[in-house]
Amino acid sequence: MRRPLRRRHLNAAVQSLAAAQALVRAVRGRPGGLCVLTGAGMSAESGIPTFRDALTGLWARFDPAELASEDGFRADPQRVWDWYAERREAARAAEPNAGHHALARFARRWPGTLALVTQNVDDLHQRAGNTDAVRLHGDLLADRWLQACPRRRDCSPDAAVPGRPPRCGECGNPLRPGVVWFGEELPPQALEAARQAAEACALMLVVGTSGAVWPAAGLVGLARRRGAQVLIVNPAASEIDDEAHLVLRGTAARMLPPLLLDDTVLGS
Ligand code: BV8
Repeated sequence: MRRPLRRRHLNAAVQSLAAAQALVRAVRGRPGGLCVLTGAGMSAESGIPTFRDALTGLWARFDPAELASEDGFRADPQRVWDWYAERREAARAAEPNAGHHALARFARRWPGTLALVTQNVDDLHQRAGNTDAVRLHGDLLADRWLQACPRRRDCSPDAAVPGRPPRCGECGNPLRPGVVWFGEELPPQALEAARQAAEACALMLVVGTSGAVWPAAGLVGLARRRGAQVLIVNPAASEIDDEAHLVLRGTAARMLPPLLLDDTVLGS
């Protein structure tokens, strides 16, 4: 008699979790043994919409190239500023979830093993305790001037005259969010640190990313080509699933605690 479908799925899930836990156990205590790359899915269970989430996702309502780009900002500074203001509010109101906390606990329990690289511009990894996370795409909560001061002054962003966006009272230079916009170079130091972590790790754990944005997505293939095992945690298919040795179809907050800390079992 064929076993009910659910039982078969659960057994498969338990087996792949056990296999994934073995991969993590194998790198504990190994300097730089584990590189973790996270995307918007990491913060979904904290209430921050992902870019691709069809119903509430930002992509569904706006064209990111229009908003998350210098051209988009110059075309309509107020609209872009308001969009970021809305996202800042959501990020400030959010709390790290069990997935963020599991990464922070892992880093405390096995110092030096984890290299955490994130595409996320919220500060949930840092608030959970991973203050050394490599931020590839900048910081949503930071401000900087759109361009260098035409008068070569080193004005502090705090001195900006309030507005949407705030501007320099003397030259009108607007503030912009401290994120990497499409078409802009990633911070060279962060990208180099991420590349070194991907090349040095024995296990690349990819959590909550569609793998659609480059050069971040390229870090996974780089790690694999250097001999690392690639493990993906994502409830849905992503553009980099082909790079994976093992895929766990689940969410960050539910899968990372058992995966990293072995302290709970699936389905309990
Ligand atoms: C550059 C900050 C050149 C801003 C962001 C090669 C091939 C093709 C295109 C390119 C290429 N190289 C460059 C490009 C162009 C472009 C690019 O990649 N375009 C894509 C869209 C095709 N890249 C760039 O423009 C980069 N810059 O190339 O500059 C250059 C070089 C030198 C000198 C000058 C210039 C800059 C890219 C960075 C852009 N900035 N963010 C802001 O946030 O406003 S990217 C932004 O979008 C995020 O940071 C993130 O990286 C990305 C969204 O991707 P994800 O995080 O993966 O999120 P997504 O919603 O897509 O998916 C969520 C996933 O989570 C899903 O898979 C879902 O199933 C899963 N999920 C859902 N819930 C959960 C879950 N998983 C786990 N648990 C859950 N609960």
